[in-house]
Amino acid sequence: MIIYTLPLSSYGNKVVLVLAAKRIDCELRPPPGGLYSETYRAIVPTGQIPALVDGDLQITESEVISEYLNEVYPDPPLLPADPKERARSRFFSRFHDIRLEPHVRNLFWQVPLKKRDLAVVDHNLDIINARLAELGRLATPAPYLVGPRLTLADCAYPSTLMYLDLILGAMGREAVYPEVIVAWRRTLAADPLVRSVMEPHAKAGAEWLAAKTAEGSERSAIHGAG
Ligand SMILES: N[C@@H](CCC(=O)N[C@@H](CS)C(=O)NCC(=O)O)C(=O)O
Repeated sequence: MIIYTLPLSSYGNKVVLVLAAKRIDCELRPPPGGLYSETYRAIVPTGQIPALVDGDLQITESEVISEYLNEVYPDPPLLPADPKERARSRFFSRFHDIRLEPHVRNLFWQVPLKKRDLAVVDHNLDIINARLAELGRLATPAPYLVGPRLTLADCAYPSTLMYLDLILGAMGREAVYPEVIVAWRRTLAADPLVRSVMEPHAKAGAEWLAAKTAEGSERSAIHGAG
């Protein structure tokens, strides 16, 4: 089994966290030729990361990859047994992918000083803060998002919120986190598994930010086009 990803990839990080939680020994490979290259598209037609290749199965979409891994490697389970709790876990994953992350992604474009448009930053930050407030009303961490253990519901947020704080910090702005979300983030930050996966990822993110801030306006191959 091969996972195509890059150290900077936030959705890749979610899958790496799932692999770590299940102690799956699996090869992580950068996309040959780069994202969207013809070489990579010959293997992964969407050209995106993360991607999983397992024999004749080739899939993208981190949530689909994560659910596949959860079924093939059931221990420890990363979805709750109870159907209502499973639905809640899936809801928080979708909320991240559809409602929150796209606005964080819009901020990536605003990192290079030369092309920063503060009106765009503020517009997206307003939406992000509204989404975080919704998350605060929806979440009842116990102490993970859905129950006493890490589930797929938790797995995408550490990277996205890390990037959010990193980027806003460089812009002299900060997001407004409801108290309940602050407490949940503390749980994630204290989890040795999450820490071990986030440490190299956060380092890659900080290096990216430093290089990107000084750069011109070209779109990067990652934190760019997706
Ligand atoms: N919905 C997809 C999003 C995947 C995605 O956007 N991946 C980014 C890297 S984190 C990517 O391939 N971006 C292409 C680019 O930035 O050029 C998922 O959950 O896997």
